[in-house]
Amino acid sequence: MPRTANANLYAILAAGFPADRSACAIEAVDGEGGSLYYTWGDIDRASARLANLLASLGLAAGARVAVQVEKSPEALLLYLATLRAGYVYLPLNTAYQAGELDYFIGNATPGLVVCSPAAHAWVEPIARQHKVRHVLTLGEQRQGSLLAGAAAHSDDFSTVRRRAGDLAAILYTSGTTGRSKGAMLSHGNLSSNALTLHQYWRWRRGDVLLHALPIFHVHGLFVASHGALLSGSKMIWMNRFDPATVVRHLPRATVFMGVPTMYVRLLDHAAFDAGCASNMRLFISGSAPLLPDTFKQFEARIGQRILERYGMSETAMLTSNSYDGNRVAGTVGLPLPGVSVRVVGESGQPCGADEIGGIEVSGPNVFGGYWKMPEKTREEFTADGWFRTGDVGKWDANGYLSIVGRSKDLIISGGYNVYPKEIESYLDEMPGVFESAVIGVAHRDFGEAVTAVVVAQPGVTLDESALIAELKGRIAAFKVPKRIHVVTELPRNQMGKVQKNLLRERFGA
Ligand code: MLC
Ligand code: AMP
Repeated sequence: MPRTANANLYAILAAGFPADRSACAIEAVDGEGGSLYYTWGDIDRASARLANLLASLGLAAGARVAVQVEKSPEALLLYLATLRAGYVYLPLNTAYQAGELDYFIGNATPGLVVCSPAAHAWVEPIARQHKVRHVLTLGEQRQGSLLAGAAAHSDDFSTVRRRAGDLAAILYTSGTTGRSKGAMLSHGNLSSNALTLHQYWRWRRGDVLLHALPIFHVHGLFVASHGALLSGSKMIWMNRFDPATVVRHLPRATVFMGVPTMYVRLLDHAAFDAGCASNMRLFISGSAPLLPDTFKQFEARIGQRILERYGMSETAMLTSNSYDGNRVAGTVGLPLPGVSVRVVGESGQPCGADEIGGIEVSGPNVFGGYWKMPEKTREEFTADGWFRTGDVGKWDANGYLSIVGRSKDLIISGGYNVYPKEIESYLDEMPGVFESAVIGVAHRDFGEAVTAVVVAQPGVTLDESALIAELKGRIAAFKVPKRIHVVTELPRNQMGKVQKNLLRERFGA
């Protein structure tokens, strides 16, 4: 991999682009009139036009560019342009509604917000209220003011020089207490992880990545896209995951990345078989636990072992099962080269094999802290500078890590994190609700399903579907409980703490 003097992540990724700029970089397969093709030259020129547009807006140094748009190749180009222009990319899940967006924009105070044309009517007033100077739009079919504005600009742009420690992106992760925290990731954090994974997973020229993940999180935006860009590999680009479309395009692909729900759905699809995967060299799973059952069923059907890895917004990837060696079901593998991982007991002592403790990490991939939250940042780092992941795990005798639980009260549903505390606060505010507890229960498709248990105020009869409908109007759909059970009281221990384990036992079925 050629090295560049400029630590800007875009410069590092672009060093991996093939010399033949007329080769295909992205084939977008969701378009109405068949596939759309983008060459490496197109990536370079279109991201340059967008970077020139960003530079022309007079944004302050270090300005955040907040983006809530449907997945499209142009959305990826906007990300690359933000890096090139030296600004800070802030992706937002398209499921977020007004209340959620109001918080992110108020907290991050971006210089530019890009939203879908359909959302402009409600996003623009929120942006205006927070004194955002520019709001542009980008639609899935290349419509909107962003590309219209960029069209007038030159397709030549000299990527702004950045140092490794300069901020490249802010990813909001929901908070166990209080509101979401913005994890600040530098150009160096992201490039070190991308270069490590490039080698570890043996990315090579000629690879074809089938990209079916959303691009507002670490998994789809960084791990998947960076891998393909850095190795000059083509991406077959799906704007949304759909098993039949994956099966149709898989014969031309060599690498696929998904959350466990995607593998469960692929295995439910009868046409998914070893024949369509015969060109594939690597299936990767992450973001949530892959059940050993899914791993085994996959191996029996496809004849390949899924490679499970472990990461998070604050740290990018930490561990991976081996590429050449063993891939062990139920484990997340070995620490990646250059990343230090330790499991520590309650008194801070390092755990030996099979001893359960908190997982901590240090390395060039670990973020610099939470945006405008120095207190929270301090709380999450140990005195000797290791980041506490909030995951609980253990080593096996071969040094493979398993995640056995979480010290943070977190539900992972289909690869999306949901913090019970946040949902409880919405439920508790609703008329007629006295109190609530939110738990995750095992779910075949989503791994865990968000489930609520509520107590009504005296004399009130609560209606499950009315509560669900009310929540759907206020928060992202993936956070809305799939079921809400009404009980007369919540079980509590002697300290008065709700015993969620008892609720999980009672409502788990
Ligand atoms: C969609 N729904 C979900 C959901 N996704 N509900 C719970 N959990 C989810 N993950 C809701 C929809 O809003 C809809 O609600 C209903 O479920 C049916 O939707 P669907 O059509 O079946 O869902 P679909 O659009 O197919 O989405 C499923 C999915 C998606 C698995 C493709 O959730 C997804 O792309 N997940 C990937 C998330 C991801 O990239 N995570 C990486 C985080 S990074 P209704 O009520 O409207 O019917 C990270 C770090 C790391 O964790 O290590 O990678
Ligand atoms: P996020 O904050 O969205 O980046 O989610 C990070 C969290 O996802 C981690 O702290 C883990 O709890 C979880 N996670 C990621 N990969 C895996 C995995 N392979 N197995 C189990 N949990 C995982």
